[in-house]
Parts: sequence; structure tokens; C-alpha cells
Amino acid sequence: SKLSTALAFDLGASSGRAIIGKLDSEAGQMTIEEIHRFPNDPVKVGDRLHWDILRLLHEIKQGILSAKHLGYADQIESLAIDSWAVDFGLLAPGGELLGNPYHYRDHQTDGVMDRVIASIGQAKLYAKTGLQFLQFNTIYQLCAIKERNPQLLNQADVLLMIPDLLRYFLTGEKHSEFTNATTTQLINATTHIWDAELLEQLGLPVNLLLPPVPSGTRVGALTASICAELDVPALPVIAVGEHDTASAVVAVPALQEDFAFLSCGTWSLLGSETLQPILSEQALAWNFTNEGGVYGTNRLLKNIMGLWLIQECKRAWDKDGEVLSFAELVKLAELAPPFKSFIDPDDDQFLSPDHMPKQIQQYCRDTQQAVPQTKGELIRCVLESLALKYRLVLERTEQLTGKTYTGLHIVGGGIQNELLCQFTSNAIGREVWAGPVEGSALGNLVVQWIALGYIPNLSEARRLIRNSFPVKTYSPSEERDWGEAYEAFQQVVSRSIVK
Ligand code: ADP
Ligand code: LRH
Repeated sequence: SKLSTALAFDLGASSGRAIIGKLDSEAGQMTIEEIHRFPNDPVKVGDRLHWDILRLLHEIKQGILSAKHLGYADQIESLAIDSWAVDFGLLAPGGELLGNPYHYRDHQTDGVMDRVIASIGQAKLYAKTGLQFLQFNTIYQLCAIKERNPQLLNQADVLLMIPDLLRYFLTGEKHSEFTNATTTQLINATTHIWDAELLEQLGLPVNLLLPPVPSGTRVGALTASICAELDVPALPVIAVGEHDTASAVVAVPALQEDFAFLSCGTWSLLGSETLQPILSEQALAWNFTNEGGVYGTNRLLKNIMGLWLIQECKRAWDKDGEVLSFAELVKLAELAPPFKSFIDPDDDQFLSPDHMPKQIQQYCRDTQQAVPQTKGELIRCVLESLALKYRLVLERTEQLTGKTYTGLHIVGGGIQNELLCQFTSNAIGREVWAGPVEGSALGNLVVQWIALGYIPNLSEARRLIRNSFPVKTYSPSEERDWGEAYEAFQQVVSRSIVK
């Protein structure tokens, strides 16, 4: 039978992992083994928030070493990296990294998007790029750097998105991968190349950007120096759908062509795969995005603030010294009283607050609702509000695509929060199909196997995943009136200032 082993690095905004995938293509089965996991903690320096990019490179090397120690070094046919979107590094002409990549939650972009919109026009920007307006898109980060620190841009020779950059460190080759390039809001949605007119109008150097290569392209092999350092063979490296959300959507175990998905991690990305971008007035008014997918697909979706809200509550409480696990926090939420107060998870004030629990309380106070006091009450408020927001965005997705979806596929680390999965099913009044948990890493692996010739296409890849990993079904419970809660939620959302 046809067997293959590949290695995936999936870097989320909260943690990264190295995963070995083993394929038996004749049996139509695959298995995975997590061989390394590490935190991805941002680092604040002065006023600036950065990623610790060299530590991430170090952890990738540890993952390769771990593969070697487990005896996989001679079996691995290729490796690939996917990560969160929008962030980047700048290289000097000699190839050295200039500065430390910024974190998209850095406040340097505050107010920048409004100025860019005022100068270009929102409708024009949307018609060109099809991207949702998020203040941290690469386009606004570059404009912020140009305003604040123009020397940095002037010195730069090449811009590489985070996975491009890490791949460059591993291979010495510079390439820009397509799916992640689309998240910059600088790729034209129709021509699929950098929009030179837009760059020019913003005074951004067009020569920084490399022509995007399609996902599934072989883009080099480990350098001689890395091979010597780690004592491993020159493993081939493939540019998969390097945007983690692109890879997560590859791994949705849907058997039909039309399906709705929720990729649930730090962010909640909810939408549907379409053949063409949807650039209608309504899509713009609802601020939906069209991100480039693998093999010519389009991801119509909306960013929802997601489990970031919970991560940040936990971080605030951890600092106070009472460390509870996510599972323990979910238990407390389960015991808290239902439907006390709601937030719009996507209000700007939740993007990067100093203290998440206090920010949630402030929101409830400002909207004249009961103010959640305990950890359980706060987490319950977040989980109910997320589930209700999912309903709103799912229904809008249906209106934009003209399709109806009988249920919602959820992939990603967030499915370990079973209360959230059940709340989501209750809120949408449909089934939720939860799994697989390592969505992005699986999408990463199967695109490697498509590139290597073991899997013929995307739908066969999804069938393989469906046949290899469990999916848990949640059905709506009648226990409480989620319809009434949705009315109350919408009231609150319409009272707060929402983008
Ligand atoms: P990312 O890839 O964006 O870093 P993940 O997909 O790894 O995020 O999901 C991480 C999130 O999953 C955590 O922030 C947490 O909210 C949730 N999570 C992980 N494990 C559990 C658990 N045992 N119970 C409840 N929630 C969990
Ligand atoms: C999820 C994600 C999402 C982006 C955000 C910056 O990890 O890639 O698709 O919007 O991070």
C-alpha cells in the first residue's frame, strides 16, 4: 500500500505544535501524533507588542529534533508551516531580519484604518480586495510603520509573512504564499496579484512584495546549515495553505460541496467556502471577508473575537495567582445562572484591553445590564454571547450565499469546550458537528500529500479526514429559550457601537 509520513507545524496565536501525519492512501486512512507543543506568548517591549519570532524558530527546530528522536527523520517526505495571518517580518537587502515582527494586537494601528478608508474610499478598497476591515490587517500595519518609523520601511528589501519568514529561515528561499498573502488586504480579489495601484496610492513600496506562489508548491529544502545543526537530511519544504484558517477549512470533514464552518481557536472564523468572492454591498455592510483558499476556493467568512475573550480572562486571573484550567473555568460557567447579560464579542474594546474581566463588566454597565461578578458568571456571559453571535453570522452567511446549511461544522482547539459546542447548537437551532480538533495541522498535512501526489484533490482529502477522525454531534436542547435570548442579545448589540 502507499504510505507516507509528513511533518506539520501549526502555529496558533496561543500555541504552536509539531504533528507527524501518517497516510495509508490505499486504505484511505491517516493518523497523527503530536510530537511537540509550545506556548506562543507575545512579548511587550516599551509600548510595542511583538511576537518572539526567534523562539518560534527555536521551537520548530525542537520539533524537527523530536521527529528525529522518534525515528522519523528518514521517513518524512516533506514538512510545512501554517500560522496566524496578517503579521510579517522585513528583511534587509543582505537577508537579515530587521527588527522584531509586531503582534497584530499592537496599538500602533489604532486610528490608522479610518485614515486609509478616508483617503482611498471604503467601497473601492472592498471592490479591489474583498477583505473585511480589521484594524490590524497588514495594509494598516504598514501604514502605521510608515507614519511612526519610516526608516524601517526604507531599509527593507523584502516583506515575508510569518510562515514565509520561518520557511525562509529553514530553507534560505524567499517566497510569498497565496492564501496568507490575501490577508494583507493588498492582493486584488480578481487578479490575485498585489494591487500596485493601491500600494502606490498609499505610498507603500511595491517592490517589497514577492509574487505569490499557489498553495501546494514545493519551495525548497532545509539548508545545509540547519541539516548540520540538527543532524537531519535535507527535508523538502512545501508551501501549504499557510494561513492557518485556510488549512483549517481544508480539514472540514464535509461530504457535500456546500457547508458552513466555524474554525474555533483564539479567533472564531465562521462562514462558507465559495467558488467566487462575494463583493456585494451587503457583504461590505456586514463586513464579511473573502480570503483566498487553496486550489482556487474562496473563504467567505467573518472574524468573531472567539476564545481570546476566555484566554484573556484566564490570563488576568492567572496573574492574580489563582490558576484555573480552561476545563475548570468552563465548569464554573456551567454552574452560573443563564442569560444574565450579553456582550457583542466583536466590540473594539475587546480587541486588546488591559484587563478583560473588567472590560466585560464595563460593557455590561454601559449597556445597563446586570454586571457579572464571579468567574463563572463572566465566562458564561462570554460563551452565551459567542454562541448567539455565531447564529447572527451563520444567518448572514446564508443570506449572502443564498444557501441553507443544515448544521455547522466546528474544527479547532475550541471544540474541547463542550459547553460552547452545546450552546452553539442551542443558539443556531441546528446540529453542530465538532471535529477534528487539530484542523489546521490536518489541512496542512493533506495539502502536502496532494502536492506529493498521494491524494488526488481537496474533496478526497476531506473524505480521508472524515474517515480517520471522530466527529461529535450536538443537537439543540429545548431546555431553555435561546430564541428569546437571541432577541435580548440583538437588543444589546444594537445599543453598543459595532463594526
Ligand atoms: P490557536 O490555534 O488560535 O492558538 P487553539 O485552536 O489551540 O487556538 O484553541 C485554544 C483554545 O481552546 C484555548 O484558548 C481554550 O479556550 C480552548 N481549550 C483548549 N483546551 C480546552 C479544554 N480542555 N476545555 C475547554 N476549552 C479548551
Ligand atoms: C486565526 C487567524 C485569523 C486571522 C487572525 C489574525 O488564527 O489567522 O484567520 O484573522 O488569525
